[in-house]
Amino acid sequence: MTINPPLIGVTAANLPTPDWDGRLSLDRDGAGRLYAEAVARAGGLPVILPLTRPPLAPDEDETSAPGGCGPGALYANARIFLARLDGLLLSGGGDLAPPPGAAAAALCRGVDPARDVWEAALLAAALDADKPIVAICRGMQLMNVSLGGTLWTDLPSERPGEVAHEQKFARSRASHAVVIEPGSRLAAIFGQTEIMVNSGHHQGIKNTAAALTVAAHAPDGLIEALEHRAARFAVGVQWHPEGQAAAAPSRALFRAFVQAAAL
Ligand SMILES: [Mn+2]
Repeated sequence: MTINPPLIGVTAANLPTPDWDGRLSLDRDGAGRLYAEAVARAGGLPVILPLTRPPLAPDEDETSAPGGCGPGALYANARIFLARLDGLLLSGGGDLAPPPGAAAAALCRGVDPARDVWEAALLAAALDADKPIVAICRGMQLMNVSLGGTLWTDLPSERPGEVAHEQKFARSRASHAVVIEPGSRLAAIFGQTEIMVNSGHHQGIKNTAAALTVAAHAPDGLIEALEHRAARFAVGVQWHPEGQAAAAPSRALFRAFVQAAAL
């Protein structure tokens, strides 16, 4: 075990949890343990980032008007987190909030606009500080939308193809191939240009943000990985490497991430 492992922030979801009376309430933040385990196995120290309002300044009064939850305050708070963190893992989860008027909006699941804006602030702060980023599934979609790209709101109805992107079995098993772009960072990390991945996404990348470059496709042409053109280390994958922890490409990705965060 390293003495001073890099500190990796893992984004959380607001999870429905039974309260004392058995009613579901949304007052607990958490992330699937597989993300933290994958970071730890690669030599990083994972911490789960709650969806908090920014902390009060020492001279602020608890009773003063909150004002602190707009995008500017969230970004300021994210910068405070990123000053301590060595890397950011944008975890998977529910769909991103669809743009106004999206035809398939009713088909979205698990939308949490508060999570979207907080993660956008964390991403911006991580890019501004040039801290390494891995964005998984929903996280990759968030990175694309935050930087100006667009999504298919509902893949089955808007972009049907021969690949089933929502596999009906455990995520520890792979379900479709992805072809990695030669010369990409992921090609260097994996040491090969075709790997088998699991797939559990309902949305997908439509138009890629100008700051990002496509690093992998599924056999049906759908974008499966994105890399930031300018950042030191910012990669997104549409699959769930944390669910295939024993697979060599998954281990290589988390190791490369943690090693970059340690620099
Ligand atoms: Mn897929």
